[in-house]
Amino acid sequence: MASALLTRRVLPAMLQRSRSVMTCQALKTLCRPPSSPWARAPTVPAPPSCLTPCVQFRGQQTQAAAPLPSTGGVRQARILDDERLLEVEWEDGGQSLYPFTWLRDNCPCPQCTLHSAQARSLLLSQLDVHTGIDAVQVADNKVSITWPDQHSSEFDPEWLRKRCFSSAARQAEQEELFINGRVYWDSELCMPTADFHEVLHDDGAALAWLLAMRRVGIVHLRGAPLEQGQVARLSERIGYLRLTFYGHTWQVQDKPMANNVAYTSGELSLHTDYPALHHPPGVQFLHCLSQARSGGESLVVDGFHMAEQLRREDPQAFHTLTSLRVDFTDTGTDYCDFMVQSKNHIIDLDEGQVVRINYNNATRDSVLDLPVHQVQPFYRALKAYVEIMNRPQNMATYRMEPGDVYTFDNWRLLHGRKSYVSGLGSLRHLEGAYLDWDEVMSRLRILRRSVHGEA
Ligand code: OGA
Ligand code: NM2
Ligand code: ZN
Ligand code: ZN
Repeated sequence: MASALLTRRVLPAMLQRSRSVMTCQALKTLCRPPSSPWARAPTVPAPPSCLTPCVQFRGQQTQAAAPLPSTGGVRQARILDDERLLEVEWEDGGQSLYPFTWLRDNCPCPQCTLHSAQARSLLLSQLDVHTGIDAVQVADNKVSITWPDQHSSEFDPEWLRKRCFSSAARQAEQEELFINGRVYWDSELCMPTADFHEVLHDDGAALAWLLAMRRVGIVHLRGAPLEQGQVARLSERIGYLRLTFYGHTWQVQDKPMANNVAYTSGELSLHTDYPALHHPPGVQFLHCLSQARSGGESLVVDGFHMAEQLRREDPQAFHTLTSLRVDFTDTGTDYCDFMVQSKNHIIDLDEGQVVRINYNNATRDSVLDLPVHQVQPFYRALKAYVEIMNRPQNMATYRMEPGDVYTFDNWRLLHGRKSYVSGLGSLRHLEGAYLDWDEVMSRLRILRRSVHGEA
């Protein structure tokens, strides 16, 4: 088991707010104070007061009580012909409804499912979306259906229960799949921390790392070797990295004829990386190989938390930043030559939820595709958002030291750095890499299954 550790305080607070047993177990592993093994400290530590005001969950999550029995089989199944629904009654008395068409579409027999791919082989052209059901029976703890053409399907109760259509069950399943419950933070961020080598070699530590990246948005890994190639090793732990025009991995250094403001010794104001792409990288790794003698400190803010603050304080600015598309541009040569253009909302919403921040002031284009009367309101709104981010109570700061790797959610956090003194005897060098959330979430689900032995 991982001896790693979130040395600081954010995760215990998360435990108190999550009912996802699986998540809690993973975080317990990560949170266990080294001096008191979890087994001897069964109670969850009190949430630190610093987090209480700013911690929130957002998105779909497992807040509702477990909607369905967690054990037990099917008591009976009834055909509701008028509604074209199958009603399954569970042994604890709960009920679930399944549409006929959905059941036929998801028949698990070898004619309808390619088991080696865990994929549907039934074609939509073969699906009668008006099908009835001839008969249903419950035997050997299976729900067996005979269709009008005498095709038959056998459903496993566990499989059905996971797919119950009730709102609470769907919400619980979606949270399990996507882990959208997040913990918001401000300057009091208690940075989740883990050991670089443990994350590479121990599945429990890797799971805790990725869960904290998802829920908190940033994790500090310590103890990486002081040579290039470490962000690539971390990417391989997950799957593969995201190639961009800056290369498979990229070197943040003060460079002559810099093709990006990041490659100077100048200050970088709070930004997300690569809004010039329509699909900016979801995750970023930054490994410190050497730090400047003076300057170069790091700043981060929780862009989702700041967006919610803007929504409350200045709804008009929030509306502007979520509805106007801003042009971004990036031209130059690196991995190869590039002329990149994008149009992004500064704050992306999905059904009213903040899902991505797209903002780098350096690559915001001078081309601004807005009617002239919307230009000033746009600047006013952007200024309001940036002003909230720059409040000292919202910003967390740290200084990267050689051997540190910071891994963070580039769709959620904005990060920056102070300017630094560059020159002989003070050569600052970071190596970075990008990944996408699909690959990270894929590894997270696999690790969760192997660590907790789920189906
Ligand atoms: C970047 C960046 C941070 C730093 O390269 O985009 O944010 O500390 N760098 O240099
Ligand atoms: N680098 C660090 O949006 C950006 O230009 C972010 C990307 C150069 C790969 C900087
Ligand atoms: Zn079938
Ligand atoms: Zn950056």
